[in-house]
Amino acid sequence: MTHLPVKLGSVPLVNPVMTASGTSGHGAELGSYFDLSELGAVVVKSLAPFAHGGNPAPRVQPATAGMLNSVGLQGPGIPAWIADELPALQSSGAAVVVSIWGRRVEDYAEAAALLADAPDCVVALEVNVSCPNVEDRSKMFAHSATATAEVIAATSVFGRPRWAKLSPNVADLEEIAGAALGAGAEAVTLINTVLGLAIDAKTRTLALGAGRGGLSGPAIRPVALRAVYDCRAAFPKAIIVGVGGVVSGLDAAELIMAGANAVQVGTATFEDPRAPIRVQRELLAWCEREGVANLADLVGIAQR
Ligand code: RRO
Repeated sequence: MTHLPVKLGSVPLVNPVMTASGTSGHGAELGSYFDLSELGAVVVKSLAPFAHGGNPAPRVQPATAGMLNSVGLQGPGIPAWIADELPALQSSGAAVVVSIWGRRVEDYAEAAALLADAPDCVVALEVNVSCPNVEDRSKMFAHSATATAEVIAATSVFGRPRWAKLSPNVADLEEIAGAALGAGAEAVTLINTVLGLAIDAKTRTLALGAGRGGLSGPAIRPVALRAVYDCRAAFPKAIIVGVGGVVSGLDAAELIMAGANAVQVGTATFEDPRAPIRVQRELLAWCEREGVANLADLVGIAQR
């Protein structure tokens, strides 16, 4: 039997497969399809200290082997989330990772403070510094090592582990990852969506209401593999959560071989709400067929 439980830094998880932020709502939505406690963790859509309405429709657009989204950080705000969504997640028995965002460093600090007293089921914060659908993309925190470090440092008030979710849309991802880890992130989550755009040929206009969007799904799996591989090479001891286009257990195994300690399943959930638990079962079956006794033995095995 393969040993699937993992310890991501100081966070023990029953297995290394989680949901990806933003792809299954803010709460226990997937709980009607499978037992959420069987996943490594449920990662909720990014939340700010305040409620936010998001971008104009249309917010999603199909793309070859994936999709574009320009949701624009819609969310109820952390106080309403704690009151309305967290109780169902808590009673599901799932480990919960709360993704947070803000417009300013102070927003992140406030988000972290609001969650500091969350129940123990909240095992980590995923600090999203890399949403492509912000008002001014040129100011995305994840485009700057200094800004990323400032945000991570500002969230220390949470008092539990923080992971930094980073963008592939940068020239030197290792520099940004190093800044996040140096500022106190216990892990980096690689990658957020890839900046893209779609044209509606009928109307001869931009297809998404917000114009640009983030590309996700199998189309970006090679980008995720590259990001994970390069950061594992640069940071042999870092905790890396891989995300991007995982649809099968084999996809998950490949990200782990590139250097991920754990994986997240996102866009696949839109086609199959059971995708995260299916990927987890397929990963286990693959490891058993391949004689992998301990998942840790697979992490970064493709590095050379
Ligand atoms: O809400 C979004 O538009 C969004 C977010 Br927060 C993110 O991190 N990545 C993305 O592609 N979309």
